[in-house]
Amino acid sequence: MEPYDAVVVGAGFAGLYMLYRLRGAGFSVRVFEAGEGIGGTWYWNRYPGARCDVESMEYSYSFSPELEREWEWSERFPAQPEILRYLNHVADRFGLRPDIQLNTTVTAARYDDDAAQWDVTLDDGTMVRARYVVMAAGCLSTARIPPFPGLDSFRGRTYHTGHWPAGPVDFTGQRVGVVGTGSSGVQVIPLVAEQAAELYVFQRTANFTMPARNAPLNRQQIEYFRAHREELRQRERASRNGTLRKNYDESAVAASPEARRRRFEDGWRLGGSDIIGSFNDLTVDQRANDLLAGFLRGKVREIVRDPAVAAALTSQDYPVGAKRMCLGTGYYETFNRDNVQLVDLRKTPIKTFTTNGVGTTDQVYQLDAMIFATGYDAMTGSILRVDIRGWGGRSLRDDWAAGPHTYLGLTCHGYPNLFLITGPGSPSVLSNVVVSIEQHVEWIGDHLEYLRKKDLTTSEASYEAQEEWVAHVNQLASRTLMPKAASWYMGANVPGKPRVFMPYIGGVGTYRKLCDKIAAADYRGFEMS
Ligand code: NA7
Repeated sequence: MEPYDAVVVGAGFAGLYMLYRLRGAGFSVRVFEAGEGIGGTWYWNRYPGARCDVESMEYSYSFSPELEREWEWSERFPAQPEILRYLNHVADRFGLRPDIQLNTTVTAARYDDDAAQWDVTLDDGTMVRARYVVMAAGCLSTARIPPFPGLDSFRGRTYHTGHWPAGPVDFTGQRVGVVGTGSSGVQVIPLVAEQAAELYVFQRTANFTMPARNAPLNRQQIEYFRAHREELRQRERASRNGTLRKNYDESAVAASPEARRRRFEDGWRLGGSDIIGSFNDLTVDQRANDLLAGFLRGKVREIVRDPAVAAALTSQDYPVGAKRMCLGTGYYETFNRDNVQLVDLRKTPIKTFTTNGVGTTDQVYQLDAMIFATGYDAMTGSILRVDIRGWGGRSLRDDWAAGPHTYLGLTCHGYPNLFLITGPGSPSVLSNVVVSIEQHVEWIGDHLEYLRKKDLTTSEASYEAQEEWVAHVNQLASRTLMPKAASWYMGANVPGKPRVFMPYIGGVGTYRKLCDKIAAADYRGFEMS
């Protein structure tokens, strides 16, 4: 079989657009997707309440004005089924399906030095060849259930939010546990609480949850976005985090208590996570951050009736925003229900699962089902799941043993013609990821066209450029409060994973300019032959 020009791993937002972009430029492309359907993260996260925490009209492709005109979002924050419908619409509209192979996991990719080709191995043992490999496997797609003692013996049903079954799941009349109170836990808990007879929420770390204030979009909002589409999209691309969030340029520390309170109240009323942009020092000055944390804790105490429960829900030990802020709908209110109990794992950690429940250090909870909302091996998990070998047989798993090393989050030294979409070292998870995906896809597309035009076969980041970039990414992060939290941004949620701050925090607009400059300078930092 003829080698492909490119193999793309994953058919979510990134893989679909990469296919469209490369095919449009005349490259032959094959996309491999592990799921039975396309959609990536939005295919697997089918749990009740699954919803995006970026606004729908922003969290959508901008590359096709026609697509934007014909698709109409129904809510401010889109729910999983609607996003999945959207991605399926995109696949049909642009005729992408013939080049996508579903139910297929890429297990290995090995670079053949002599042929300057990649040998890509699939889970059925088949091997395909390609000049380029593009990893579009997602930043949050390697779901993780911690290895709790005794878990194998538990006879109740178990679920992970990021691997939710396709059919309906009914918890009516059941005793249900949820471990994990990150974004997924916050979304699933209120809905399961409405069904279950008893719900036990096992919290290790209290989160900061803002009210989502989700609502149907009205005609005026939709028409406004349409009328100003180009300008708004431009603003997203030039922004800090890829959204239309307003970032105020005033200090919270310097503001008067009344002015500060008013601004925070506005953020609370508006909902969503924009409150973090309401002053310019909230993410860099602990004093400013404490002011916001104090405000948010006050709100929780107003909502939650039991002071002991409110205390546990406000026991965060890290700065606001240093772990991703959660958006909830009735999250704190759920803890006022008679059938819901919060179990503070900081005080009474899980000791072991048993056949019919879970035991903490002070009590055994009888359960019919346990939901794990325990997150992901984020950013690197879905890349390293594939056994990637570069020149001389070097292994990416070994090269990243002390943390990921990339140039721009796009490429790695030692791995010619391998490209990462929203890889570690790029804004990715700190941004509206669709904006970051589009930028990476377009950059990679332009780069491959450049190589073809110049009759070049290989492209690889130089070691120096890569290491300089890694140092730069770390340096920027260290000027903020972000490294203070044991977050998945730091790899801290996976025991044994190296602790380095993985995403680039300098902002989407700054990053884009840098990438464009590098491209304009004949891809400075790349070795091409
Ligand atoms: P997150 O944000 O990684 O949250 C995982 C939650 O699970 C978090 O509360 C963790 O507590 C908890 N967790 C993880 N391991 C354990 C163990 N061993 N024991 C108890 N609790 C544990 O994942 P989500 O799916 O909620 O969200 C991921 C992203 O998806 C989100 O940021 C959005 O971008 C969308 P911890 O804080 O580690 O103490």
